[in-house]
Amino acid sequence: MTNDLVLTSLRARPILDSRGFPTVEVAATTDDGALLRAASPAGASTGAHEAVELRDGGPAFSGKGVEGAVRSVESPLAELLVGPVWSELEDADAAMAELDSTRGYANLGANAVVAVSMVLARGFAHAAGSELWEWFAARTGSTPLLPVPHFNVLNGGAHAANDLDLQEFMIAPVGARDEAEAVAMGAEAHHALGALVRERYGTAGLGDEGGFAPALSEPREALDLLMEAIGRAGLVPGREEMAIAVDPAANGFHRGGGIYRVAGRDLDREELVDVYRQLLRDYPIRSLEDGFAEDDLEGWRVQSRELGGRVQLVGDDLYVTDPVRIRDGSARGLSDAVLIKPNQIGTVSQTLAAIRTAREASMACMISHRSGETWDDFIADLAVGTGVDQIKAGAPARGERVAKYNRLAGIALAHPELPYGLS
Ligand code: 2PG
Ligand code: MG
Repeated sequence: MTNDLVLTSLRARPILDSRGFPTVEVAATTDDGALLRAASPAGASTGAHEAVELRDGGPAFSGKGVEGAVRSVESPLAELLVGPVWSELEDADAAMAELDSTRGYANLGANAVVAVSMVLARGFAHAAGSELWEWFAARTGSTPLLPVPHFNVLNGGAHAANDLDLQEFMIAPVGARDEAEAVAMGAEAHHALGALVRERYGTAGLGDEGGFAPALSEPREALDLLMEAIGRAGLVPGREEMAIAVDPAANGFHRGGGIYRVAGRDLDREELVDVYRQLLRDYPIRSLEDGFAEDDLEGWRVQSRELGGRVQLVGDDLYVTDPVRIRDGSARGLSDAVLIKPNQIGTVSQTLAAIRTAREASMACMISHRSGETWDDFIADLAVGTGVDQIKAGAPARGERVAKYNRLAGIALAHPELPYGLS
């Protein structure tokens, strides 16, 4: 890339995320007068191997303050980045990594570093006179594509107060004609589900990602509700139409030693795979994420042997968007897909490297939000520009979730030539 970036200022402040906890927002100005912003998301069901957020501790906000991370941006990172001519995002990201000197950005805080890296990417796109997604496409040599949204409409696990052990039940309009229709299908099914949940369970509470969180405990109850809601919305449940995706987030119910507690029963690996096998038989599930815990490689091997090829097996906490872990998982045959979250690994350059690594290993990718989100729609552009054909950003409701879907629909409206759907 030939378009250089010069920052004239880099500031940060704490803002509230969608759960009401502080997160880091950064603002940068460029030498030609542009003002660019970015904000860091935050997970709840975080993987043990993720990059490290800097949190203040102490009584305020249950220890989740980000004053330290804000200081990281205002002082060492601003001193590093403001002034010099940057010609590559990789160089700026590498300079931040060197300054931090730990593997997971424990000194500066990954919540500071990722927001800065995101604003730098916006700066480079601005310098190139491109939309962010166009810059990603040029930067990575990818064919841009409008991804299939995976709407998380029923919440459990660490994201909800109910007894549902499995964390996310998503609907994916793979059969939509275009992105606008996909978003509309998701929204209609979500409304139908809301009505159903209110009828059957009284008031419908919400989980962290905007999905409903009725008092369910059995995975089948959740899937039956989804099937009925899809039908009520006048849509056809099916792997080629309105498909279902599940993120059990199995770290959350792994009791250790390969024993998993689901709906009050302790299951060994074979029994858990059997539960999944029966769900795949009875429901149009196209994707299963973190079916086993991050460090239970034996569980992943059993799952891959028994279910591989019948459903997309996605590694999230297993890989934490780390190219090294992705390569290792691919060599061991643990899964055929990777969840991509920039704040798990810390910088945008490393995120692009993770996507490249997955592709080299013929693994699919799904771009993902976090359960704690902000106004920032960065991941929509990331998905379109890198040509990753799947994205999950929560329910088609709540401002921080629809920010991403509305950005996708906006890109689609302005660029009707971009294809929609699974590649
Ligand atoms: C997940 C994510 C996002 P969290 O497990 O996939 O849905 O949850 O951000 O809480 O890690
Ligand atoms: Mg997950």
